[in-house]
Amino acid sequence: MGHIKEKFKVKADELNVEIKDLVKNHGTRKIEDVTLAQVYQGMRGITGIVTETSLLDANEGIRFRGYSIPELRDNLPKVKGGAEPLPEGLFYLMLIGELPSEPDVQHLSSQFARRSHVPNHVFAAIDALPVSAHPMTMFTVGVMALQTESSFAKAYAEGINKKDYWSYMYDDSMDLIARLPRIAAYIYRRKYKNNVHIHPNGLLDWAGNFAHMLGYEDEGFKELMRLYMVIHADHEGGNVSAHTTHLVGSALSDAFLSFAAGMNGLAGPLHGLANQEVIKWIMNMREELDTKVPSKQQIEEYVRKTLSEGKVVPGYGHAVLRKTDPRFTAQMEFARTHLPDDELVNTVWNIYETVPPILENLGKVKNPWPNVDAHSGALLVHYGLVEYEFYTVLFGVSRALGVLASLCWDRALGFSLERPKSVTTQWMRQFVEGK
Ligand code: CMX
Repeated sequence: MGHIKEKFKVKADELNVEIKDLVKNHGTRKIEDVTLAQVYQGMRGITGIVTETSLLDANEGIRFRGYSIPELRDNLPKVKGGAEPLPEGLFYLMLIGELPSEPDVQHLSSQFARRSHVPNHVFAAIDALPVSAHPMTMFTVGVMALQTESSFAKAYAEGINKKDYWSYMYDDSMDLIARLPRIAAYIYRRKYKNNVHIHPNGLLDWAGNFAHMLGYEDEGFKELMRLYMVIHADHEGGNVSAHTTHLVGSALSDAFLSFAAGMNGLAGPLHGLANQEVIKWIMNMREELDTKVPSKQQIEEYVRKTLSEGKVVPGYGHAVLRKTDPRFTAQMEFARTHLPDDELVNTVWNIYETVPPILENLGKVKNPWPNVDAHSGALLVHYGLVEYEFYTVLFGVSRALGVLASLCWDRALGFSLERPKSVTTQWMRQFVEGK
């Protein structure tokens, strides 16, 4: 057993004791009241899930085990000569709850390289789809095809003790994270690069190797991938992709089934697909205005037009956040260092100055500020990754780190089948009428 797996088990046993105590001695404590409106409006603000890996503050943004994104950029190990945190380190932090050492991160990098073999039938399943299929469809099909490799599903079919579920979930999660870059790169090269594929380089870190297999050798792009994989990994447990993975996993579906389900949620335009929508929207604006650098006044007019057509401004607003997303700010800082004069990036910054007051004046938008998706596309375009339909797959590869670390915790803590109560509107009517 690798030392990380052992360490995880020790941490989980400790937390299990604490949770047993909490439930035994405080199990009847009320956390909050739930209003009728909350039930109708996406359960917003209802505390109903425990997720150990990260916690979102409406004003400060996400913290992973207490560490903000700037703190992660300072404290997580980096490649030699690099400035961006390694996603392996974030995975360790989410899993173990402590910052990793350099050897911990190297161990994870080599574990991911060792577990990265993707069987041929996975590529055949992807090949069975037309090239015109959306990359996210290919991605979930690839993950589903990989489900044949689940060690949890095999062990469960043979009959295992509940106490051992976590061990198989850990191995499946490690295998899946290790293989996702290869699957994603295969989709990219099949769809956009004439089906010419690039062999993995087992000496590179997980994100660096992903960049390499996509076909991007620029060290700037590799650094971007490391940052990208860190900032998209987790956003506490209630967002659609995390919640879906957790929900499906609560039925004891294995990591592959659960993660594929979460990815179908990430593929929705109000969630992960927003990153492709942002760049599409900016490109349409450029085309319609026949300029590469629209002025702030032109942007303002285009935003008003978007709203008058009953559409949302993609990349702006959030269900929980109420200030500029620190994931947006981290990308802005990356751009200031690496590509301050890029025209598209400057347009993203001009949009940032233009959109919030307009959304604020609508009076109904709870958060007029940009989210992570408002910036990511412009950085990718700079390095030549212009195929914006692929962007959500990048988000998905990163999201695996958070939702699979969480799934390991779910199994190690023996969490129950999720099954909240639902009611009909007739029930609600009778409830308010006191019947
Ligand atoms: N542009 C225009 N209108 C917006 C808006 C935006 N960016 N954000 C919210 N609104 C509108 C809503 O559509 C809603 O209008 P109606 O009452 O007419 O239906 C109203 O403002 C209130 O919505 P809210 O409470 O502020 O926001 P929600 O929690 O319901 O939704 C979100 C959050 C992200 C779906 C929404 O802000 C949105 O659609 N944003 C654009 C899409 C986007 O960027 N999504 C990515 C989010 C990050 C991620 O998950 O990846």
